[in-house]
Amino acid sequence: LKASRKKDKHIRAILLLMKRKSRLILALDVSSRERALSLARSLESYFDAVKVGYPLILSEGIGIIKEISAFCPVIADLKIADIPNTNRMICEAALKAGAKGIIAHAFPGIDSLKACVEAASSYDAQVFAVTEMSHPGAMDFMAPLAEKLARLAVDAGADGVVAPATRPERIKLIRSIVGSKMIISPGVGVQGGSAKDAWDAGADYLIIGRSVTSSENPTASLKRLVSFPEQ
Ligand code: NUP
Repeated sequence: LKASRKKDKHIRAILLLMKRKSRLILALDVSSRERALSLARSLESYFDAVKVGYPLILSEGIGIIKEISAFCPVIADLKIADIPNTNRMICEAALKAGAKGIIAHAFPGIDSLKACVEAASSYDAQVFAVTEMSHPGAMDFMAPLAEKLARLAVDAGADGVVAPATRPERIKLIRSIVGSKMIISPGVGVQGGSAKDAWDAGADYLIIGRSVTSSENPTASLKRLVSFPEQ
């Protein structure tokens, strides 16, 4: 039973969230609906999913998830970090809007993260738990706890974790803890990480935002950043 559940989950991961074509997720940190839709539409074929967060959702409303979901899977990067009941309510709002992935923090504890996992499972969506963030300040409190946070993500039944492309050696370490769970990695481009190094270290998907969304020629910038791997 356990083996078949694991297989189901694996199939679910491939079918529902992402196409695993480019192994790239577009971070859509813009504040206008028009700009968001035009970027998402024009770049959709290069990405397996679009990630939206507070900048866009607070500016244009949660309905933007539904609009983008009509043509591309959406991950809601709300970095949810509350008590279990509030976490569940936040997840449900994003899931009802059509999100197929949710990013939550692991640090509030296993009960809080489990509340997200339970909410997501009734919508066939996936939860990614943040381990160590990609910016330099994450070295203060998150890095020393990253291994524990990764283990907690596994114990809570999360589908994957977020690990920093800015520190590929940390992706490797986190991979050794999370096994076959998905690793999605932000920090390529503007934050200094390299796509090749992050993939080589074991990331399943790279999250790329400003290097592409702020470029005059997004596709050319993307191609400079990433030499598309053979699938
Ligand atoms: O550790 C993290 N680092 C990070 O940059 C966790 C994240 N979720 N992000 C998000 O990834 C960040 O909020 C942004 O949406 C995206 C990276 O964007 P960029 O640096 O490529 O523009």
